[in-house]
Amino acid sequence: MSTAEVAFVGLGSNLGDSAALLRAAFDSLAALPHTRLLRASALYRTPAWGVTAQPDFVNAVAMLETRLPPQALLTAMLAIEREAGRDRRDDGSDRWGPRTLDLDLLLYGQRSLDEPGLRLPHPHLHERAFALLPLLDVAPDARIPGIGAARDALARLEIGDIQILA
Ligand code: PH2
Ligand code: MG
Ligand code: MG
Repeated sequence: MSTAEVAFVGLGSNLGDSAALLRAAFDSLAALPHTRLLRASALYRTPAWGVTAQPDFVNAVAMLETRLPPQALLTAMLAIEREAGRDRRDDGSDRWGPRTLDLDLLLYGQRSLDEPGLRLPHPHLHERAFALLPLLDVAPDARIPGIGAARDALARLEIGDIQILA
């Protein structure tokens, strides 16, 4: 087991009771071995980004302290997605489609990684307001390796119609 690191996980859902699925996912992340949930962001309703012809998402970010190495954390995250009813097609053709729960590892300390199935920082983080806004909730001074301050990345974006859920 490695030393404790701070990691940020992006949570997303646009199928089923998305708010309830995200709240349950925070609990599942908090229950991971060698891991503590330091902070949970607010939940945001966000227009679909990328493939836009699909329902709005609910998005959030979890700030974790974990001793799980990045690949072990990712494996645990995929298990939580499956428990939430996420059904991935083998050919990946639903990668951009509606999903009950999507957990993305956004940042792991200040590590940069390029491994099969895992790139750090998340390659789209700096261009996605739906991830940056909740990230800044839990870590206003977050830095993205190779990019800079998360708040500067957000300032370069069109935030669009993102709404905080009550
Ligand atoms: N996830 C995607 C693609 N587009 N758009 C929003 N608003 N939120 C997401 O979580 C999201 C998306 C691929 O994982
Ligand atoms: Mg995603
Ligand atoms: Mg994903």
